[in-house]
Amino acid sequence: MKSAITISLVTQAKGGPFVYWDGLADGCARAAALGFGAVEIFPPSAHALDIAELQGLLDHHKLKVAAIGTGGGWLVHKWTLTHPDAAIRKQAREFIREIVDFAGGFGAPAILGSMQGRWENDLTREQALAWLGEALDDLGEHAARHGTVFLYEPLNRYETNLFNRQTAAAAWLRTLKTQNVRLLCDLYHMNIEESDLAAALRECGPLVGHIHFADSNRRAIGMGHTDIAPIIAALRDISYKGYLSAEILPLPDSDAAAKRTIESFHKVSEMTGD
Ligand code: LER
Ligand code: MN
Repeated sequence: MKSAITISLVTQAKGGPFVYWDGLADGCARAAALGFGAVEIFPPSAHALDIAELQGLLDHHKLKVAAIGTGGGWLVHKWTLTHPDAAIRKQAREFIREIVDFAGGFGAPAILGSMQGRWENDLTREQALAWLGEALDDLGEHAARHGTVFLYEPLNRYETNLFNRQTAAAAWLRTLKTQNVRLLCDLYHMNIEESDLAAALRECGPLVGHIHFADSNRRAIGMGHTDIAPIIAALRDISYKGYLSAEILPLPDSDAAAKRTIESFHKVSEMTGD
């Protein structure tokens, strides 16, 4: 398993679960100094990112891109893939496609979290899932052109009502035409929704594509009450080789949260013998 830490470039996300907030150069320097292998970036859009600038930082600090989030499309524009307005759904998909392309150039996947939206009012769950499935078929195949996967993240009940539990999402992903979408399993959301985190991960098996490495209170692993040992054992048993990426609150501050994360990462690496 590999370590990663989040950098947010979205001012509207202030107070959100991201570790570094002072730009890519600052975030990459701090991540590399602590020994992280990769950064996960949360941009306001693909246009806010510069290929040469990011490549330069990655080369200089010997970092990789773990993933790029699309939640800026929700926070900045309120666009979702299940919006009742077809024009907004189209803009949402275009916004995500541009991030798939940018991330794909770095061999990294894009993440669908908040932009999945929710069903409510006149919109049925069936219709919302039909729109979401069609978008995932398209975006999954688009990611495949870059040799990457596309990540779908079930969220807790306060953030979506489409899928809250990993196994329900996995069963639905298996019905799609595309085979190129994987689950992003966020341990914070799972702590709220799952009865047994390790069992859920085992059941999802090869569909597990990325982990948001967060404790029960969305702080660094080790700062809440999640029992990480059985979770790591489950990930080892399903041969998970991807990232443990810290999408966590910068508490008590960014550097302390990052330091605690890398210490926890080293501890779990010892458990797996990686
Ligand atoms: C995004 O990765 C996520 O976990 C959501 O809760 C949005 O913050
Ligand atoms: Mn997450």
